[in-house]
Amino acid sequence: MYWQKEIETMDRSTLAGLQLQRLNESLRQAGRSAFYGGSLGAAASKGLSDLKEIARLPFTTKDDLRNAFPYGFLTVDLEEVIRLHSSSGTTGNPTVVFHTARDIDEWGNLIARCMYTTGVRKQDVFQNMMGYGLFTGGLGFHYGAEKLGVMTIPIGPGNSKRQIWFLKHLKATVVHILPSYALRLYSFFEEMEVDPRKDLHLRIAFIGAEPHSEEIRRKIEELYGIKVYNSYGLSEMCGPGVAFECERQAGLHLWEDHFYPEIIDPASGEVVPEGEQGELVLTTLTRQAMPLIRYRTRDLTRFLPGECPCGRTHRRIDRITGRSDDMLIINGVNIFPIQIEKTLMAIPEIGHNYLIEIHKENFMDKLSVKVEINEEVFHGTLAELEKLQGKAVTALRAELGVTPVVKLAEPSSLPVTEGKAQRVFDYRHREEGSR
Ligand code: DLL
Repeated sequence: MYWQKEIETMDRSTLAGLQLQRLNESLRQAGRSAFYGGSLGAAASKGLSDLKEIARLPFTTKDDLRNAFPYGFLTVDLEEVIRLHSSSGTTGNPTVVFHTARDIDEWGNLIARCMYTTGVRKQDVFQNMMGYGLFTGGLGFHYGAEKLGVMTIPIGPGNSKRQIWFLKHLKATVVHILPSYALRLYSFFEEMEVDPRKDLHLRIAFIGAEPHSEEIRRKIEELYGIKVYNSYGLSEMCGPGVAFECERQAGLHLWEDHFYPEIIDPASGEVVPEGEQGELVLTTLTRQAMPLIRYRTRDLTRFLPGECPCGRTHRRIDRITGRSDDMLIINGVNIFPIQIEKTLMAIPEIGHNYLIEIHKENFMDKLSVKVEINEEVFHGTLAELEKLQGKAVTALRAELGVTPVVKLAEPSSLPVTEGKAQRVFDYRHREEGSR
């Protein structure tokens, strides 16, 4: 059940020794870039004598990556670089990440480790529905699956009818898909007269790349009759393959032989006590072309206590509850979009898609939640609809401490995107001071 048993089950003190050795190599390597050049001081030349000393080094942020565009973080000659990826972003310089052949190989190994952990084997048929190209979801998993020896269908996202046709006729057993797309794809099955629970051979889905609640995972499992595993990663580290759920589905093992994690208070920058929620900060331990030291991911999580019964010793993080920069402040109350999703998905009559809008009205913030309802309720009576609306408002008020306006929408009527779902629309900055 282990892809690299020795590493995955390594005792914690040996793992710490490996991390320190790799950290010092990474610091030396990072010191070769224009960005880190002088800023790491003696840490780059002499190394650290204890992992904890890393807390003395400065953080690296996404703005640093943007400002150093295009080559400020590169540590090797261009002739050593074989690939570039870039993370999504609509304004300013994109963040570009370079890979040497060894980086790509290590990344492939990490993905193979993740897939193998959940029981994927050579005999499986893998339909990769994540975007190929600059986004890391498609190519990242592609190389890992090939390393595992699994037949990979590089179909990418979209064209739902063709997806279903492939799933059915090629008897795909494993898919990699955005959670929002898994829910949307489901609505096409009825039209094609395919029952995903009976007519497919599917058994596993990997979902990630966007925040989603436990309720959404369970919903996808139920709709398709499969096991769904949470996969976390970011382009700056490599892409997917940073942290992954094992067969226990109880938190994501963060692969500590490749990444050194810290969890900090986003306001003070101090490391929080073990187990407390905060922002995940990652240092690459094996990346060649572009090592990053204390990179602030902005993703909020915590270390889960105790050992995992699966035998892997790498610590587990909790699912990402949001980003420190996507917290909404509604009339002074702090709210994370995931709280809204969790609450809505616990109501059985509610459908799969929702949108959050915030407006300014009479100098006050107004939170509106538009949510699709399921077919059955949609064809019900007005009284039933009003009852459902009241139920959603009450549940949201109890969770958020803010009373939202809830608007019920027809099934499949809210806009969808091909890439990561965009669900929050904050119009306040445009309406500042308006009446
Ligand atoms: O989304 C890499 C990836 C691809 C991960 C496919 C998993 C599967 P970026 O486009 O750079 O890379 O976006 C990274 O997406 O900082 C998180 O905010 C968010 N994210 C990624 N995975 C998860 C997850 C890829 N499982 C950003 N849960 C990260 C919640 C996630 N958020």
